[in-house]
Parts: sequence; structure tokens; C-alpha cells
Amino acid sequence: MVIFWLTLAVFLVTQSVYVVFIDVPEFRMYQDIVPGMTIDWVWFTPEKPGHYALACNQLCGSGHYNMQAKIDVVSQEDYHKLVAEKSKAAVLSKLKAKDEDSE
Ligand SMILES: [Cu+2]
Repeated sequence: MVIFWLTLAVFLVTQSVYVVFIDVPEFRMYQDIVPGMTIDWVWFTPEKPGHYALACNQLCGSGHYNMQAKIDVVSQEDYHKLVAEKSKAAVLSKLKAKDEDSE
């Protein structure tokens, strides 16, 4: 996940199989999730750029150590550059696939 700093980040959390305890200490964000539960109000405001780790903070099962993600907080300018690069790459990929289909 890449977000830009000094903006409110709100995201939807869905989890249908495991009990999970997501935690990002630097953002003072913690949320328990149980099977069948959907939460649509997890939010935080990153105050400085950096690389952060989102992880489950309690041993919840055999897949516990895979329950992690990274959050990159970048400047708004860098965020827009990244989105433009990814959009360009996606368009080029689609054009390449279309060319291969027509051959
Ligand atoms: Cu866990």
C-alpha cells in the first residue's frame, strides 16, 4: 500500500476466515477482526514519510507469519509520479497482450 502523508487514510477491512489482529504501532492503529466481520472505519493520518509494517500482532494460527503488509508513505508529488508510472505500465502491458493475441 502506498499513500501520501498528511492525508487521512481510511480503508475497508474484510476478513472471512481467520481471526486477525492488525497493528501499525507508528500510526497508533490497531484493529481486531473476526470471521464474517467487515469493518469500514479503520483510519489514520501519517505524519511523516517512511516505510511502515502492518502486521498481525497475536499468534492467530498457522498462517500468522504471513499476515503482514508494507505501507509506504510518500510525498504527494511522489505518489502522483508512482500512479502515473503504474498507469503507463498497465496500458503498455494491455497493448502488448493485444498485439500478442492478434499475431
Ligand atoms: Cu496472526
